[in-house]
Amino acid sequence: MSHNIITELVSIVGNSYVLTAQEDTAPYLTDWRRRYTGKALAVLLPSNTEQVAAIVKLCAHHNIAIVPQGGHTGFCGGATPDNSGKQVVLNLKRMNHILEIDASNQTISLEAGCILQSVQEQAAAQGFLFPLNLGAKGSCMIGGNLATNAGGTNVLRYGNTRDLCLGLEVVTAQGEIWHGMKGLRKDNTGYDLRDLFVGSEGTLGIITGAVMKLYPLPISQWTTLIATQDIASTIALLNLFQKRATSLLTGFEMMAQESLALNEKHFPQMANPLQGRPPFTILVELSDHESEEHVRQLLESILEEAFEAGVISDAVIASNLTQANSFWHMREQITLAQATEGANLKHDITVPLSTLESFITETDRLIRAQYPGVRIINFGHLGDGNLHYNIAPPEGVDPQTFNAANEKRVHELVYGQVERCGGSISAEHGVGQLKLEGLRAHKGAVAHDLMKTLKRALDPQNILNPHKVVSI
Ligand code: FAD
Ligand code: 2HG
Ligand code: ZN
Repeated sequence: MSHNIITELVSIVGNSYVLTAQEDTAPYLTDWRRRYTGKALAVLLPSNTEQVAAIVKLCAHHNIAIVPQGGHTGFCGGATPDNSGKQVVLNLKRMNHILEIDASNQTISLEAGCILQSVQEQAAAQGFLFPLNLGAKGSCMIGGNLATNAGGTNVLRYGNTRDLCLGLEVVTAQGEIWHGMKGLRKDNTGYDLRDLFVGSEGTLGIITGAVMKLYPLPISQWTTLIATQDIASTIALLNLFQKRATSLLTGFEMMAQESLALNEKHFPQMANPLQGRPPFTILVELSDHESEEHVRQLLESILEEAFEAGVISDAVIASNLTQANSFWHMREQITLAQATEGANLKHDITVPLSTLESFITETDRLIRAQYPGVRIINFGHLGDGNLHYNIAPPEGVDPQTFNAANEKRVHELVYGQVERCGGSISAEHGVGQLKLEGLRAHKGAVAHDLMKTLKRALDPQNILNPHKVVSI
């Protein structure tokens, strides 16, 4: 049977774009963290929406599950097939065309396989900012960003991927095409189908195209690194920036000392310009459409006020673009430093800012008491209440051994504190297969059952990314 299917798939996408040899499929079968490796009947590389629709119809006919895939940079194993060898991976990288930049409507229409960084660059070439920004921008694709509702470093000013999306084109589980590529800021015609597909991680439909918001490019941007001594001062600093800089505040990222220590270990050339390794290093960015001078003066006056209030102990303002980029690089390299150190236990959590201090203080205390010597790699988008609260084993302890023995209990401890503080166990990375088990308890029975009802209604055959997000 599989021979016939391969022949039929070839007739849809062409011989070169149905990969079956092990050396060809291997790059599509292991996730970025190297945590999951699957097998696939074939990896398919369609070039247009009609081909995607034809593939889905064929797979539905033969009851073959499809795993949609973009840049394969996700952290939750959502784009990796299972081990059965019966699923197909449908990678959208050949659908990488910008369809239109509508300057008057301030929108960009594009295919789902466009790489994020190239979208940013092409928007900038026309004088626009496409504000979605994450460390994986050179590999992740807009379809993957939409499917995971990615966050990143500009959320506190421009929102997450969902907030940037106006319209979608989606291939349904039946192989029909929903033409929803409208660039409307208002559309109250019943249920919001677009928001149903955003964040659904390939379980409800395959996103093939999108209309996204653009913004004018800021003309001035100031980036600064700031030292704080404790989390209470860090939150006070955030509140001060929110009050005084309002919408000019475009980035507020936190790096606790142990996360920068990993950078220092693996990338010693990347020195923190702040004195004496402070407990918290904060990266703040202000952007504006007025003169450079106006923003610089505002930034200096906020820093002055923060010094006088005893909220900060040191600050360095980037003197040029190269230095500003090096500050951002330091922040973005933490993930790579962790990967170089070895597998760690990731927690992409969010809590209201009002409970953030309590979350960190209490979770740190419990972790250090129960797992002496572990390193708490705490960093993230503090302006959004989103921490990457990752746990690395004590120096010299094998990560695989530590994780195998402690993973379940460490997750329970951290997620217990997240629940206590009214937070979420996934802020921006999604659920995939990694958090499938924990989701029911976290969402509550009613919400979880509603999710399953939606999944059954849209994909009754359960062929779109089964056993990711929810199992039915
Ligand atoms: P993939 O990993 O290929 O897929 C992710 C999920 O979406 C899977 O479930 C897949 O089935 C589904 N999917 C993919 N394409 C489609 C489609 N067209 N239609 C339907 N479903 C689809 N994430 C953040 O949110 N913020 C960050 O700051 C951030 N920083 C990162 C830094 C690094 C160094 C790395 C490696 C990752 C980072 N990520 C971050 C995680 C990751 O980049 C995002 O989740 C990203 O949105 C995934 O995009 P992708 O194209 O790689 O999707
Ligand atoms: C980031 O903000 C990413 O850099 C990665 O979301 C987080 O490594 C992580 O856990
Ligand atoms: Zn992040």
